[in-house]
Amino acid sequence: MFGSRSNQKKAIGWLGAAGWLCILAAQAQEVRTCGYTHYNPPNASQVQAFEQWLDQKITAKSAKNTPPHQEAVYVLPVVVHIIHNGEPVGTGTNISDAQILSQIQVLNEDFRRKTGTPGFNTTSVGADVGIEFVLASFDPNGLPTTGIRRVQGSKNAWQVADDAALKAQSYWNSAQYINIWVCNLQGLLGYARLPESNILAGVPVTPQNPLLDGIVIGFQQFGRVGNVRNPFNQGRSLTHEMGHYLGLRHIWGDRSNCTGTDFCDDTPPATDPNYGCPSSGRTICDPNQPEMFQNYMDYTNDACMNIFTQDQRLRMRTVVENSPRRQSLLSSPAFLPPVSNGNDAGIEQILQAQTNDCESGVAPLIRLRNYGNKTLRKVTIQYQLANAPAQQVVWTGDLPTLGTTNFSLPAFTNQAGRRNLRISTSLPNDSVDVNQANDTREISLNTLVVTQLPQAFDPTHLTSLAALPNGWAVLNPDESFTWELATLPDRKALNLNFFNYRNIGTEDWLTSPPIDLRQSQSPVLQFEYAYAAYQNFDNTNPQDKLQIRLSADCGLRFDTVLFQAAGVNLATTLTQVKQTWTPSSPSDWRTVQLDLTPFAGSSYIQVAFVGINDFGSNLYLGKISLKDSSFAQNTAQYFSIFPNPSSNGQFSVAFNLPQAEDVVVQLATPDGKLLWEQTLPQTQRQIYPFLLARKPTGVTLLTVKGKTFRQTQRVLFP
Ligand SMILES: [Ca+2]
Ligand SMILES: [Ca+2]
Ligand SMILES: [Ca+2]
Ligand SMILES: [Zn+2]
Repeated sequence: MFGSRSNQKKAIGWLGAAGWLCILAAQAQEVRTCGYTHYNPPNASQVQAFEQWLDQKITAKSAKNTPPHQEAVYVLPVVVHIIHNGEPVGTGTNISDAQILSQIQVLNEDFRRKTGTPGFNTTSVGADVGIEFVLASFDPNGLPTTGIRRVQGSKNAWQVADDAALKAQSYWNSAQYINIWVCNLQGLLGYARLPESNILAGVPVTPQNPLLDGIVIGFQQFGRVGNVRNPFNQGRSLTHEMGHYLGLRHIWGDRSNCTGTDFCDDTPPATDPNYGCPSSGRTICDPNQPEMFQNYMDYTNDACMNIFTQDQRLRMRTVVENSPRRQSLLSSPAFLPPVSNGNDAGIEQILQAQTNDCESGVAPLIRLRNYGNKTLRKVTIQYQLANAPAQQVVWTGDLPTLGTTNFSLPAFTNQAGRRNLRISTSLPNDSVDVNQANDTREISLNTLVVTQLPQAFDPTHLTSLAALPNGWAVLNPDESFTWELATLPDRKALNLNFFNYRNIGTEDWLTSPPIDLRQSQSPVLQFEYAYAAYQNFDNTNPQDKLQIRLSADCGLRFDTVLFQAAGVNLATTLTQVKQTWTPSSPSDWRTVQLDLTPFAGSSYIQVAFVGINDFGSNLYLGKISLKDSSFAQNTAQYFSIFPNPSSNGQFSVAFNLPQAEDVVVQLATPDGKLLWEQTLPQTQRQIYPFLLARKPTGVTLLTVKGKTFRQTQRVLFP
């Protein structure tokens, strides 16, 4: 009974007990794969409750006996969310406007059974459903829109399991818009949420989540031009899914052997789905009524469908008139310009006020909007900083209804601290504003104190981390372990307890206040830290990391890494530990000097000490200072040696070179006899531990040579 079949089939099924979700799937192989066998049917009592409710509504509607041609044509607003993969518009998943518009056209041809289009049929029970679909003209904020949103998705491919995540990419109130998401959908052509009844509480019906209401279609099945794929290239996937969205069921009733129903008498019974493009309808269920494989609610190819029936029309229109989030579409603001009758000015947005928190100058830029139906020629704008006296300025111009214009207010200064800035409009065209709800906008300004050099942060003087020096702050994003004050045998320090900290990869920050380097010639950051590498059972080491980062934009981005080291390269002692470790003497510490000369002249910089956890061993921070010094290229200390005196033939060299280059490290006796030599490629700020096979005794000289420098320091071997 089957005609020619394509290599692809559609399969449709119910998903989830409470899901009210209908799936339209494409299968690559020539096998019968109905989604019904993969997914559970919905809770039977829910179907029954919905159908009883709908039946009552249909009975009531039919009793009025209004001839179809006298019934209103319903116009439903659509928003199409293109969830693309970053391609230019018209390429790949970011399908063209033309493709989207062709889909809306197909939908209207099919639902209106338009003559001269593929949506026309001459079947006696065929119906003009009398429902049209139009891309929204106004968004939920009342702003003009094309009804097409383009959003780069957080994933490149989507499955039904991603339903909530997909819809969270872009969503408009589903009581006011039919949300249609178009994306790279895997394994399916599309799926839709079914309508629900307005049965009141007390009846065991699980209400749908409004955030998930709508239709999802794969980008290659959407529309009939552009990136569409045969045989689902005529836009009928959306026609089918829109049928579900408006309450239609599959014509075979999602059961086999003629036992299902779609609750429509004028669609003949069907034993199961039809695929491909049959030449005639099967008569398995009723020898006198061939199956209506041309119905949009069957599984045939796009080119072979062209029928909604009178009963299907009645179901869909009854749903539109009664179902929550279907009925409300009829009063959607999608087509209503939100224009007031009279003079109505307002501030749509405060676009900008401060460059950043380190700038005390405030220069507000606002977007003014005419919400009224009269041309706006004049409006008074008041602005007020906290409790200071309000200032005002008068805008004049020529702003048409719904027009916007950007307007700069006079600049002023905010003293250090946090204050609210309130900006409002009044007296549009010298008259009372008929809608004052949109007049006022408020933002919070925060101006930081920019400090001068020198800056010192000395844990010794701290009593608790709740009382950090001015402008220093600890950031603890996971609210778990973080920098804390530790009292050690010889000093106080900050401690980051990586040893007990299981949230691997988390960062804990200590940040400085913004510091003014405009008068500085050779600023230097110096700090002390201590760390012992933890040794795992397999002799590997957790890569606990210390990063020193710098921000030159008042903390918006700390995008300069001044220093970083991890694991054994971070260690200030050659001893590796298997338990918690505490530095106990000055030789356990390392002092690092970082040259900030490249930032001399900056209006403000901030440094951050970032500990990055790998569940290893505790990290300690000692004194931190920022000062102007004679530390400059020609006198820079390019490396430091620790511990020194060496411990049992072991020592580390911490490099601090202005640029990465190959260096040669040589150890020699004071009279010039070479003891040992090693070349280190591309060295700049690494730390290298060394263990000498033959341990020297007494004073030795360690020389580091680069392309442009040569420096020597003493190392003692006791
Ligand atoms: Ca039927
Ligand atoms: Ca107003
Ligand atoms: Ca933390
Ligand atoms: Zn379906």
